[in-house]
Amino acid sequence: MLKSMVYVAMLLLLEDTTAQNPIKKRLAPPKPSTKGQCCDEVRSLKVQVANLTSILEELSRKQESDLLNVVRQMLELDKQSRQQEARVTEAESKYSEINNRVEIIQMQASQAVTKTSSDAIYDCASLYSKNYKISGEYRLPADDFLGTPDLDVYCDMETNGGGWTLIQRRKVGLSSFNRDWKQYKSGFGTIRGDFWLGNDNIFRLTRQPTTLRIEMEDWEGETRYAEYKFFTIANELNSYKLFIANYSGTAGDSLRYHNNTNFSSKDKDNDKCVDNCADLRKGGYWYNCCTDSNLNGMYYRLGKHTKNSDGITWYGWHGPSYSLKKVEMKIRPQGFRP
Ligand SMILES: *[C@@H]1O[C@H](CO)[C@@H](O)[C@H](O)[C@H]1NC(C)=O
Ligand SMILES: *[C@@H]1O[C@H](CO)[C@@H](O)[C@H](O)[C@H]1NC(C)=O
Ligand SMILES: *[C@@H]1O[C@H](CO)[C@@H](O)[C@H](O)[C@H]1NC(C)=O
Ligand SMILES: *[C@@H]1O[C@H](CO)[C@@H](O)[C@H](O)[C@H]1NC(C)=O
Ligand SMILES: [Ca+2]
Repeated sequence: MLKSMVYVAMLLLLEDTTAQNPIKKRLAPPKPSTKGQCCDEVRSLKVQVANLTSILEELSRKQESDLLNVVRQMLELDKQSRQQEARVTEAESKYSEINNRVEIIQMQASQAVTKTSSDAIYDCASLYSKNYKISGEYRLPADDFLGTPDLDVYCDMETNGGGWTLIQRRKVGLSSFNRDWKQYKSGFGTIRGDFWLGNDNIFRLTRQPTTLRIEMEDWEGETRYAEYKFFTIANELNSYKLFIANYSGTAGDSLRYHNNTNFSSKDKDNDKCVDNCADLRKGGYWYNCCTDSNLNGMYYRLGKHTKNSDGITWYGWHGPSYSLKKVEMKIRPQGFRP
């Protein structure tokens, strides 16, 4: 780029000098003269030649310095343009950073707006259809009609088309899931870590035909899932009884055994057993007698995860005494289309 510019500049310079070339004028054929003037003419020619030589030298010196000047200017321009470019790059990165921030602000603003809007947001699927396609924590607005307060949820906007509202997660293992009826009713834990969304909330979110997806990871890093095309639970009066149908997946159908059973916690034995399953399995769940899965069981870490029957189990994959490393239970409306 620079080279060609210099070349062009040189051409221009040369053209310029030839256009008003003083040499040409001086090289005009000498006027015809008489024979006697021979030696005078030779002398004058010699002088002219000497003059011309010095003029040429001077000229070439001038050209050289002009060229140097031009090159220096080119270099300067090039430097400036490079600085300009750097400034543009910097501005661009600042712009995209600001843009990102604006997007987040817009998202927050819209979440605030929807609180008073009649255009209701029920779950992560309605957020998704309003173009919120980033997985993360969201606040669902209060529902005046049902008299329910706003609800913080975690949305999975990626898995199999997104639109999933998480109702449970196990991955950190620090908070206990061996809790009482009241806590399972309203929910507990942290939405970015381990939590139970709450039976009342799950009841409310499954008023429309809902799909349940359970994703699991073992200590070898392998993942499996179980999906129930239909999932709902009853209200508290009916002990949050579980209803599931139409399994598909890779982990095995280990919730079927819990189908049509009431929810139990350590202080409320609603299971179908003489034993107290919640006590034995250390969680709140739809215990039968007792388990084919125990997703709210004790969290056991690597090394201890194969020793107990009260761990986070899914018999259809790893049997009754292998406690999983990670579980997520998530729901979305059956009719959801990404
Ligand atoms: C050529 O040289 C002569 C004698 O030195 C001088 O008078 C004259 O001005 C010179 N011409 C030019 C064009 O330099
Ligand atoms: C479930 O709970 C309801 C009341 O909440 C009760 O009437 C029903 O018998 C229970 N079902 C089972 C299988 O325990
Ligand atoms: C659960 O029980 C209902 C009957 O109450 C049945 O229709 C449904 O298929 C069962 N679900 C599974 C996964 O077996
Ligand atoms: C399960 O799937 C079958 C076949 O698609 C369908 O007829 C049935 O209604 C589904 N059951 C539920 C409870 O959604
Ligand atoms: Ca019992």
